[in-house]
Amino acid sequence: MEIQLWRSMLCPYETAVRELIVKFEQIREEHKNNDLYSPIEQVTGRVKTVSSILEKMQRKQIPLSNMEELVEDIAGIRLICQFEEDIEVVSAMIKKRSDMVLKLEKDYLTHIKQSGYRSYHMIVYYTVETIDGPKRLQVEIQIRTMAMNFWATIEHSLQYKYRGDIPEHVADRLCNAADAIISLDREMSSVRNEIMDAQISSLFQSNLVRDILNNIECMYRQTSKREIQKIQMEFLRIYNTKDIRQLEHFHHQLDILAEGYQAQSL
Ligand code: 0O2
Repeated sequence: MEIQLWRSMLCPYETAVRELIVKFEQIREEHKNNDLYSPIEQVTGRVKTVSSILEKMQRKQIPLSNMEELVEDIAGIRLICQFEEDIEVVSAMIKKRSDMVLKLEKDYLTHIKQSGYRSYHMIVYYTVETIDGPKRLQVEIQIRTMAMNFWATIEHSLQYKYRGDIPEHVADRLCNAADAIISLDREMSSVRNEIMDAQISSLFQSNLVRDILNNIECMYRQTSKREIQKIQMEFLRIYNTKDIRQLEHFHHQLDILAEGYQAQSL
């Protein structure tokens, strides 16, 4: 590859990152729309900067001709989970997909890096369409908890500040912090079921309210203003009771009513 062609070389990687962010966000949305707990809490992605690619090539003695094969993290996706247990669920989900082919996995959860870094990495092959036809490229997917991400983000900036040579007293503090993160993740995992229940019921309620309001909006065009005001007041009365069963019952009744209006309008 000619060095002046950097921008066009990176273009398909940018497409891959954009597409994958949409796809992983979609998984999150699908869970939420179906009142399900999402093992993915947050999705981010980036294309490695040219200077970071060059630094890695220099450090690992990678020739320019082998760059795309040997620099596996030019395209990077980061999936943040709430609990450590979610990481396995997410990695299993990725393995089942037909649009990503697993090349390798690096388990820094079991094999914690000396720095204290914990995360689960997957290198996958992913194909993007370009004006020259399909291009198969590699993407690094990092899966970690919010707590692991907090630690890694701070440590990464310190690595940058000290150019990889973190003073011993700071490194010791980071190791202590990494231990604290392990305890925090364990502690949160022990109340995972309660937290998940709470999140699912709050999601259920917000989806219910969304569906009720959609129904009221549709009925607005099919019924009298007086009738719709009565329905709205009843909705607000039930909503204020915070009784989810009553709200569910109201939703069901409203569905029947809406179907009736729908039939009349045909
Ligand atoms: P950026 O800014 O994320 O692109 P390498 O560590 O690059 O020599 P390898 O085998 O290519 O080794 O990759 P590895 O270690 O599996 O994963 C590389 C990426 O993981 C890093 O990318 C970081 O994002 C993250 N990572 C790995 N080790 C650490 C660590 O000790 N601390 C932190 N904070 N992150 C780590 P880059 O290229 O460093 O940076």
